[in-house]
Amino acid sequence: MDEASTIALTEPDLARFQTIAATARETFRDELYRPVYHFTPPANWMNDPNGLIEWNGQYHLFYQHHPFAPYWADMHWGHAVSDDLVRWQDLPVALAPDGDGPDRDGVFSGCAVDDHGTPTLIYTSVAGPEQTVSLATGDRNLLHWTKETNNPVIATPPANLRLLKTPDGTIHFRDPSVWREGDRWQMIIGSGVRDVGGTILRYSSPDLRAWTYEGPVLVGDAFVTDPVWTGTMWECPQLFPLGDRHVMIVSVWHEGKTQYLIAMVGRYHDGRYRPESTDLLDLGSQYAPQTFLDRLGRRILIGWLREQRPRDAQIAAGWSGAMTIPWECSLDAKGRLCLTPVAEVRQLRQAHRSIAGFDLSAAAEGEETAREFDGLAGDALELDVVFERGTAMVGVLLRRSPNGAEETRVSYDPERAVLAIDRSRSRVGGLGDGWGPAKIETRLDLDPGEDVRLSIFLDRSVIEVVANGRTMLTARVYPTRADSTGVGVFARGGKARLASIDCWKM
Ligand code: DQQ
Repeated sequence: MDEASTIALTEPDLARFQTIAATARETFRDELYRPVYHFTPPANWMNDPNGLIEWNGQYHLFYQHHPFAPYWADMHWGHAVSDDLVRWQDLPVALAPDGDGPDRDGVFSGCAVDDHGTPTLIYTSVAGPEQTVSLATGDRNLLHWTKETNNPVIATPPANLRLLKTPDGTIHFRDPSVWREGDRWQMIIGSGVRDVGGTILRYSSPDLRAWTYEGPVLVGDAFVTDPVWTGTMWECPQLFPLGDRHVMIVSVWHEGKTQYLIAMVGRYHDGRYRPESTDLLDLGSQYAPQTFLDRLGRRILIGWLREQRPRDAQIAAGWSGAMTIPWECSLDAKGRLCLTPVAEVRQLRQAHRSIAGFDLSAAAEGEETAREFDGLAGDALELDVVFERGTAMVGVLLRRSPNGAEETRVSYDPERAVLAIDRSRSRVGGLGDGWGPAKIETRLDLDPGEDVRLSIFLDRSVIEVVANGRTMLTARVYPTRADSTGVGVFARGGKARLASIDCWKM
């Protein structure tokens, strides 16, 4: 490839692009399921966040994008920029496949680094069955990207590892994540070892161009199911220091299916990672999150919220995919990974209502008590809900229609120590094929005396929940009725007390 792979963008081009993007956004604005404060593509398809970076005080979000259709194909890197992590401005596509290049069949996921003042994207280039690593450098505005003449910079996966292959011969080898350590660059790449498990490979380089394979950082065991099955291949690995530990996040892939997120907390030393805990990070709609460090020293995570409606419905809608809000990562005193909305999310808060506590205990064993709140209705809300520790299953009703025919439940069951999102009545007529599981359940172990604290972000079809600052569950819901906007609480079969609700329109 030569200079032809540089996109020369003039000011009028940029203005024209932004008008087109704004018009596309306008088209979808009133759609029942289009989030209003979660990032979505202007139109068409979006999946993984890529190249998250703060550059000259602005946040850049690149993302896997099919700019011409609302389904996964022909991967490009879409691009948006923000001053505050919550209001994004569309920028032109940053990377596109080059017909004669090593990325001719797709520019898959990767990262961005600051190479001594030069913004540099390191991405998965795909050509036929080959997944390789390529590089592009940007101008100071991150608008013009020039692919390296010598791409790919890693042309083959390491030999003699029995890496997992698809039937068509593709060796899984993708999603480079790069950081600087001392005077060298470090890269990890997602893969899998046949008949063994998900694998993270490590390379190092003095200049981002010449890479030396350094060995596996971690190899999983696909035959172990406790505490959680980690699958046969790992996509989009993230490894970063947090407190006195290192966190590893992987997206579990198995036989062509994207599964769920795993987070490990452990030690990273001499190129080897030793997990001390391995847990589900999100079993819901989220996949392929990426993290980055900003100038305030915050480790910020943004993930892709997959649609949970059939492909036909996505195509009819004309757009697909949303991003989570940005979450700040930390470790608690017990060394557990915690997630807090970045402070900037509060800027989105509008009208506030708070409701004081009351008893919610069921009148009789096995019965349910529910209370709806007129003043809280909405489909774009932030809710902070606290239930005192009791014996009943407790929860929040969202997107509830006036007659209750439609509703989505976020609940905690103390008996089974389970946090759940129940979508079985999210849609009149129920969920059919392609809508994902009706009930999404994950384990939430409370500490002695700990209340149930639910931080919920509802945005039309998006629900993000973090319980007790550490257990995450996301889902997409598609109620059919425009008046499915009711909010309430419920308790079933025992003693329960709502301590408080704070709710903001967003
Ligand atoms: N999505 C990208 C891959 C990555 C996967 C392709 C994860 O690079 O492994 O769109 O969702």
